[in-house]
Amino acid sequence: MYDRRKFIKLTAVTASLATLSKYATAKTITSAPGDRLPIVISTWDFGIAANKEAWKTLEKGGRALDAVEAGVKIPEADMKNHTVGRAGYPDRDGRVTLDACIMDEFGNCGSVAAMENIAHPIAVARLVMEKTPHVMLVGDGATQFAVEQGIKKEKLLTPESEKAWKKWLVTAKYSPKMNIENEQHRPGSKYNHDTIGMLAIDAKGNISGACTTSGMAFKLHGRVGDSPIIGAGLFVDNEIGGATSTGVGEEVIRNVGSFLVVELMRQGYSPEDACKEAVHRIIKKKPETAKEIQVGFLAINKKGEYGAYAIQEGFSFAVCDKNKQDLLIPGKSFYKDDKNK
Ligand code: SD4
Repeated sequence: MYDRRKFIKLTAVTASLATLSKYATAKTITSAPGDRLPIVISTWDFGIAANKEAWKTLEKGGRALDAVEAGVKIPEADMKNHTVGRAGYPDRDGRVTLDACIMDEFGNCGSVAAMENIAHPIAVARLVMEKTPHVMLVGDGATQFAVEQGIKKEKLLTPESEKAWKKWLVTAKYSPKMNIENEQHRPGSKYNHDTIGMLAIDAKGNISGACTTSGMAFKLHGRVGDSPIIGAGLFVDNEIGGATSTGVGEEVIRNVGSFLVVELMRQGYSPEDACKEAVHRIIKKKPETAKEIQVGFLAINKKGEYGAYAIQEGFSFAVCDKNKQDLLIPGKSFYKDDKNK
């Protein structure tokens, strides 16, 4: 006998399977030709040194995940770098709190936020990913976990950072506007600054990413930006590509920026156009705020094509592949390059 209920159920299942397969087949990006791989890209001038370290793993046929972890450890360890890792500027209470996350080709991810006394937050983020059932550990819990894993606690506040903090305390003016680059911070200058976000594709075509920062200098104690938030500061989808961000994290979180960039690439946008659209969304929602701040996105797709876009002029990114290990590219920006602004 004709069973109407069964028929409806079957039709619904067939329809949803059809939808699923339509998306599953249409929304992947064919892998890069072997000659374009491996490749690693990262944010800002300090990305050059970080990429070179990542390259040592990639050129040997190593995994992108190992490459990005090794790469971002370079600025984390750099005592002259006051925006990433151990020499990062403290919060307004004089405490250095670090944020980082990492994501691999299987969609595994790990993150630490507002973590104190541990010099390499990216290593702890990876341990969270690999040794716990969780994605994110914060504050004291993150430090405690790191120590349990055999990592040494250290005092992070350097004399230089302490001096800068004490100078800041004189006026104690809290303003995220500082993220607009000035002459000192232009590409090629000796000033290394801001968050490092790194994306790599290994010789097998697998993508991983890492992002690490000390966050905004003199932030409220406990403030966490976009950098350790999967989907905001970093996102990787091994079928499509990866994206990362730098700048005022609050605006990136509000727009789930890196996830948005990857989803736009899934819809067919080039990496640069995807970054541009994500920047436009931020500007459209808060045009007045956007005039005063910097946000930049960097992305790579499965083909090994890459691009970036920022609100303000001055954002740069570094590219390293077998042809050139120290390429620094000025990213396009809304205020300099967008004719429709
Ligand atoms: C944050 N996006 O904490 C990060 C750090 C940064 O200049 O880029 N600061 O919001």
